[in-house]
Amino acid sequence: MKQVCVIGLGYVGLPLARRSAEIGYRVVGVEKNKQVLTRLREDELLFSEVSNSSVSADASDIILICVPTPINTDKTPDLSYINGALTELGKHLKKGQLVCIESTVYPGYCETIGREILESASGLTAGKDFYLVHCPERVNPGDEEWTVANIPRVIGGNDKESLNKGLQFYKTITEGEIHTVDNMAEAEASKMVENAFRDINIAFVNELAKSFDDTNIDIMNVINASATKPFGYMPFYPGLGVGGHCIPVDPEYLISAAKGRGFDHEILKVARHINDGMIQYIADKLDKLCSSHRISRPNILILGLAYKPNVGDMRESQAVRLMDLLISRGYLVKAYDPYVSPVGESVASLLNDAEAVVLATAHDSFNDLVDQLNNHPKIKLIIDTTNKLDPNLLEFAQYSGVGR
Ligand code: SAJ
Repeated sequence: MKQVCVIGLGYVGLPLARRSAEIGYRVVGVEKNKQVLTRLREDELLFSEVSNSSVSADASDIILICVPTPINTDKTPDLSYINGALTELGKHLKKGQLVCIESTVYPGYCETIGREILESASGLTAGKDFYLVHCPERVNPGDEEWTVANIPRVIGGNDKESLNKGLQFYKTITEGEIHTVDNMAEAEASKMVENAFRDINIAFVNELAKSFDDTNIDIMNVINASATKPFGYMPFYPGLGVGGHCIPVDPEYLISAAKGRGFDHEILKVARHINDGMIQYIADKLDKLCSSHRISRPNILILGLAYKPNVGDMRESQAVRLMDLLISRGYLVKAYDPYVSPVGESVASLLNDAEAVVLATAHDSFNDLVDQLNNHPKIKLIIDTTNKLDPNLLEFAQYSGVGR
């Protein structure tokens, strides 16, 4: 039985570990986070061994690198996790092993920094002594239709032999298509393109929403009308901006890598600027509405802090940025998120003190918000950044959406 070592047991590594065990590999895991490690150690069915050291990779045939690749506060790539993981792995690398880098990196990382770290730390040569591929992670947390067992994958190899070894492994993991490209840089680029595509299209509808504001055009009606076109169109929706660990991050990797080659990705930068500027647009809207209602610096309740509905993930959350911005403008702000807030807090208890509400995340548990607002006549304003509420059902609060 072959052994798989998964380094990084988060939202990418853990499903891969489970899938590998499910299809019969012996699985060992490496995780630095102590809480995660303790929790996983209890799952003996899954891991033959789980530790915080890459020594576990010693007897493995296949090693999957699934560590975070975030950005620094100055938006430059933070490669500390992946460089650290590869350096530690390199010390234990053995001849014949296959290394699959799944972490999202900019085009060119694997065939330069990544390969150099592994070769210098191990004294081995990629393509000759060990095999190296890039197969960018594709996991959609919470998606039950597309899972690690059926999602199509893209793979690029350091060399032909590496690519073949990689194909042999991934064919056992997913029933989906495995699309090969000519090299690891093309595989890295494809992942970046997938996510930058979303950021640009979200920026487009966010800009439209601002353009249509204060007109008789409801952006949602326009998008839904355009979406009747069965080809050549894909709907995106305006909101509070783009959060999460992928979509706002990947374009920054592309921008930074291209800058090193002397190329300026204008459209990626403009899209980032528009999406990051949505919290300013919402705060300005609140200022304007409060002054028209003669409410000076009311008590604001922000509902939702997670970056997208029905998850508790706050990475790059725009609701958190909005909260900080409103506080800096002198508002008295409270926030509630069913996935994040302490147990015992509730929307009902917090609505009693609010004079204006911002719906920031379309959690299903907020589906009765209109009824709750109608039970609190003191609340004069509702800013719905999700565009999910029906304004016609509101009895007291004035409604304002994003582009409607
Ligand atoms: N967002 C909008 N308008 C939209 C879609 C999203 O404002 O029309 C915002 C969301 O509110 C959120 C952010 O963008 O703050 C990201 O949303 P997302 O739906 O892209 O969700 P993510 O970040 O979980 O993206 C993941 C990505 N998966 C991987 O990187 C492996 C992405 O590639 C997927 O396309 C996406 O899920 C998906 O399709 O659900």
